[in-house]
Amino acid sequence: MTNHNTQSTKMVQKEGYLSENQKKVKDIDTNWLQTICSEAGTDDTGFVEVEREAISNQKKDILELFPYTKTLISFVCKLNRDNIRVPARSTSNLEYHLVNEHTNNVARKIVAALGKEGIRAVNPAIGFPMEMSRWPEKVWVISHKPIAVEAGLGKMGIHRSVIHPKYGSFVLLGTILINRTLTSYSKPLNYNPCIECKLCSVACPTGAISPDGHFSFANCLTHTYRELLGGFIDWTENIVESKSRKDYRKRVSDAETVSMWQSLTYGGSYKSVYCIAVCPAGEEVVSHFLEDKKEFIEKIVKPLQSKAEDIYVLPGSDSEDHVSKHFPGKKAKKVGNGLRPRTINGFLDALPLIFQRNKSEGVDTTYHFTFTGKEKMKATVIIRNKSVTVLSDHMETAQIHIMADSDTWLKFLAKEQGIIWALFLRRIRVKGPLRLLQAFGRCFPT
Ligand code: B12
Ligand code: SF4
Repeated sequence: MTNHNTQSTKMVQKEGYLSENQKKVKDIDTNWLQTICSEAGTDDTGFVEVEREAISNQKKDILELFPYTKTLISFVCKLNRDNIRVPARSTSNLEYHLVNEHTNNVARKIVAALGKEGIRAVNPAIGFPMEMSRWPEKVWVISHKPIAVEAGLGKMGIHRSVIHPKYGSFVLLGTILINRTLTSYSKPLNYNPCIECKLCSVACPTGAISPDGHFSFANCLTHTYRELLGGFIDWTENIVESKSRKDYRKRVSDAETVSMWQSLTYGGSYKSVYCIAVCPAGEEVVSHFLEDKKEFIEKIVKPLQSKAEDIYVLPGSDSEDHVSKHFPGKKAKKVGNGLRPRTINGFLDALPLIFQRNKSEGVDTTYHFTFTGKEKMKATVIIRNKSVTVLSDHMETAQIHIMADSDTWLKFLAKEQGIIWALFLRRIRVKGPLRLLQAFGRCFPT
């Protein structure tokens, strides 16, 4: 895809002087754009129309960011594999940070090059920084993964990251929004490079990746993002609540304090990216695994599995059980993850993300919620077959009905209000067996 077309370069250069209306009718030559991107440093690139059905759930966010968007340029930048695979977090994190920065710089270069040709473009961050004022809801602006999939740059594997057909999981993704249409667009791959070896599932110390493809967002976040996002909230609150230096040291070890300092000064430390490290998918990667699976497991997977380390878990989560059952060399450290909803809508949206499916074993219950006060709303939560469904309004016949003042409920979730007191004041009322409310608490620990 390096077919530089000088004729079309000239064409686009001239177009820089055309009015917006005149430009609208001209499509940019896709090969020319491809060359601009690879010269800026992309390792693979694809192009998606903003109108593409598969990304329609992002259209509003895309147009809010850049209302002139007509086309999305999706691209990947390669990570150096062995740097990611080693057990030393410092080495792996260094690679992530440098490629993160590189990917943002490549995007910037493309935007600048297009600007010179009179083409308007915007590059949202590939990861951080994000829109933290929206926390704990969707803090990022554009979801790169579905766009990369549409651009034919890979498919999501069991671990939920995009696997590039050649470079495998060892890529970071970027997206650029431009105000022009192209002569041709990319199509998604017609196969998934994931070989379903399930190594990501066995290597993940939190148990966030189930072999059947279920992904526990909250359990991944609590550990891997301990020093980013909500883990920082929990750390700060530990300082605030500590009665003395001795009390703080009981809560947070010296090693954790210096690690947090390092994250703040040198960039956040991802505590585990073992799902990517062990993934053998991708043409350039897979032969190593296929030639000698035993050696691959001994040298790449086992050192990560047997590494002695703390795994951050929510008390009562599936992760807590997973560590003690599968990783005797690791220690589960109970922490908070700072995920507390600010609205009732946020609470309902977050339920599938914080659901602990193993804790729901044997639960077959329909919950009705009626919220009163500031946010009046009815909702149904069905826990059945180790999965959760959230519906608006009251559906099905419920075995338990929870009526709550919306403010009190949010304060209860944030641990600012005790449930006994709220029940006594009748700000929260329950019609049905209390054990079902307890089961709800087990499925959604906070
Ligand atoms: C949110 C996020 C996370 C979350 C959720 C992961 C996920 N599966 O979506 C957490 C914090 C757990 C996370 C972890 C990691 N991430 Co991340 N992350 C993102 C981010 C910002 C958005 C992902 C997204 O679009 N999700 C939407 C859809 C497509 O994903 P989904 O699985 O269907 O749905 C999840 C989200 O909607 C999420 N969610 C819903 N509401 C909320 C609210 C909040 C506050 C948060 C945080 C999440 C969240 O939960 C859902 C269930 O998992 C992107 C950057 C970006 N701007 O796109 C990077 C990105 C996906 N991450 C990336 C990476 C590399 C990682 C890590 C390896 C850590 C690291 N070193 O960066 C791990 C891998 C975990 C895993 N196996 O998925 C890369 C993946 C590259 C690739 N080849 O695909 C991306 C694309 C960054 C980049 N530009 O390259 N990540
Ligand atoms: S480790 Fe195996 S199962 Fe997991 S994403 Fe990679 S190829 Fe798929």
